[in-house]
Amino acid sequence: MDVSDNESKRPTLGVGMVGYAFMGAVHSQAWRTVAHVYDLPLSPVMSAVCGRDADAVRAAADRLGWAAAETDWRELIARDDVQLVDVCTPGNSHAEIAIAALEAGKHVLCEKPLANSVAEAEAMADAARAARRRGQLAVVGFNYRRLPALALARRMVETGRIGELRHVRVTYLQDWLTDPQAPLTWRLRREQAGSGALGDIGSHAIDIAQYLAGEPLTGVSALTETFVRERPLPEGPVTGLSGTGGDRRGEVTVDDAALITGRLASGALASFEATRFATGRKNALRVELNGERGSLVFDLERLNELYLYDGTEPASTAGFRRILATEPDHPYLEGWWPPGHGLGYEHSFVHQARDLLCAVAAGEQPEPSFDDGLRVQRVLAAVEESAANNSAYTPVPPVT
Ligand code: SOE
Repeated sequence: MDVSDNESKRPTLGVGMVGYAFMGAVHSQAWRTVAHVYDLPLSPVMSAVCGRDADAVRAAADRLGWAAAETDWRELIARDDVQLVDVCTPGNSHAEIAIAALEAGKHVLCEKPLANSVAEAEAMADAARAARRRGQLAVVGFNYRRLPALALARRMVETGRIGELRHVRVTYLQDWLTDPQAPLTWRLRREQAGSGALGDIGSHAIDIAQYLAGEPLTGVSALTETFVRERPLPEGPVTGLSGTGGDRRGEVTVDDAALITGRLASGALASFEATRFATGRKNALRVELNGERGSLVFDLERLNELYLYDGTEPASTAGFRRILATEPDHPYLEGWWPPGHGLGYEHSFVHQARDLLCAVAAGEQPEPSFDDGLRVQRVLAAVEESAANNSAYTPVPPVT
């Protein structure tokens, strides 16, 4: 019996997604794929997708594989065939949609960063805790935790392979804004995105650091900068991150780059860089962990590889060696291709869907929870506060 035979007999979970742009397309691909890769306790059913423009959302439903289209997210949440709401909208609507969905008894997957402010993130974490008592789950979409090489790095830190951590160094480098004529899309507007490179990709860097180290940041000092303060307003469709600018111009109200130093609860030192101006770097999330007995290195642009330096080997033969994270006993690999055939960016979202479906079936809250999202949000707020105060060291309040 193959996976598809099993699939037809499994209980199902109806999914409703709000938003269908870049992230919505990636999430749709994950919902379409996951049951064909893993033997799951629950099969997702792509019940409905929601967007404001009726024609556009209908076309997106057909293109992305959703059975129905809605134009009001409240109607989507109210549907009987939706048990899980997947929020793929800009940050300014996360809190309202996620809280309403939780209050309506639905599980929630919410894109990162969790919210645009600490107050919103706190309200969401409160709603998630209340919903948890009713048996519902809420997860924030820090998908990179689900890359096999990074999940393996976590396993190695946890089992003490590199000893006590001294340094956690994470840079997230992109270059899609180096052209000053790149249009002022929603990711460049504070009222929609909350912050710029900081919240969009710095949030991933901070989450990965806290995840790999298994402990929170307790304080930060930071610098942020907006290099291009005015840009053309977009004209016509925006696809992915790009679009065309018209003659009218508007103000960029978020940071273009952030530099952060921080301290983890154990006393390990952390540093971060998040920028959309690293010319030539397309999607380079780079991680280096230095422990008392070894180091680990990862680069998203070579995402199947993890480098290990074992400091207990004789100096004469020690050196960084490549682990190809494609073996069947590496995290998430059991459902995929034979060793060495490699995975890509989108697979982390398939793994996210798998973990969520398994967690719903088991009734167990998976990580990253909304509390984890709040933990990141508090760091983002401390970074902005520090940057506004000449990089003053700014404590990050714990989430208890
Ligand atoms: C744009 O910077 C972006 O698409 C982010 O929004 C995603 O979270 C990241 O995974 C890739 O880059």
